[in-house]
Amino acid sequence: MPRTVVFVGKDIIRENARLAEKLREKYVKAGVKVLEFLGGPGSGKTSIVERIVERLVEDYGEDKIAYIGGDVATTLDTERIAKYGVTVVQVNTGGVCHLEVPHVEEAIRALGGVEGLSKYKYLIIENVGNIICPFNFPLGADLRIMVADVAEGEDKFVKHPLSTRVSDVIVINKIDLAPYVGVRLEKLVESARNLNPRAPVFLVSAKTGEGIGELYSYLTSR
Ligand SMILES: Nc1nc2c(ncn2[C@@H]2O[C@H](COP(=O)(O)OP(=O)(O)OP(=O)(O)O)[C@@H](O)[C@H]2O)c(=O)[nH]1
Ligand SMILES: [Mg+2]
Repeated sequence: MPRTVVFVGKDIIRENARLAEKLREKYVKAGVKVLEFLGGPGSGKTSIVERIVERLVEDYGEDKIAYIGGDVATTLDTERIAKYGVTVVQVNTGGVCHLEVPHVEEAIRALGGVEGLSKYKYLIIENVGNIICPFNFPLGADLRIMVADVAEGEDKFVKHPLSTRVSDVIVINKIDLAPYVGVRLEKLVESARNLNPRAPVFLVSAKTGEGIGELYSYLTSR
């Protein structure tokens, strides 16, 4: 009797990618621009989204912005974003380390389907904090924004080349902490650029606001 090893991972990833294309058609039909934030736990995704949402509300009004927050548990991030008056939906994956298309489909149903979605100009999706899995499961967004923070270390991009390569925008957050953690920013930027020359790299601090203006201009001008 031969031994068989079945690797289902690839099929799941391929199927999700197929569904993501269908989901993308819905975004296009609704006329909504979708920004997905991905990155390790605590890298500052919600903090950056707060800064971006603040500006989006100023420019377009709170009625035009929706946010879907993915987390294993709690509604903490959604509560933070709800303070800006925008529409929020929390997805609790109950243990799954990333969002998949059906999670987002369910959240969109909660927003009223494609018709409901068409009321918004921007949909922001924050994926579960994880620097590996979410990058393998596209959600059809216009831009996938990778957030890494300086305290994760100088080698973060080199150690996660696939995540770095599939991202459209790379954000290095918490630059205010760089002197304290002994990280050379130029090394981090260089490694990100080497791995993914097509993605612009932004150095920001969600805490002080440094670099957020440039990031916002890029995200809203595309
Ligand atoms: N010093 C400093 N702290 C920051 C910065 N951005 C975020 N933080 C802090 O880092 C911690 C994590 O920030 P979050 O925005 O919750 O990170 P996250 O990536 O959304 O976390 P998860 O959703 O749990 O993966 C919080 O205590 C923030 O206040 C920054 O630019 N500088
Ligand atoms: Mg968060």
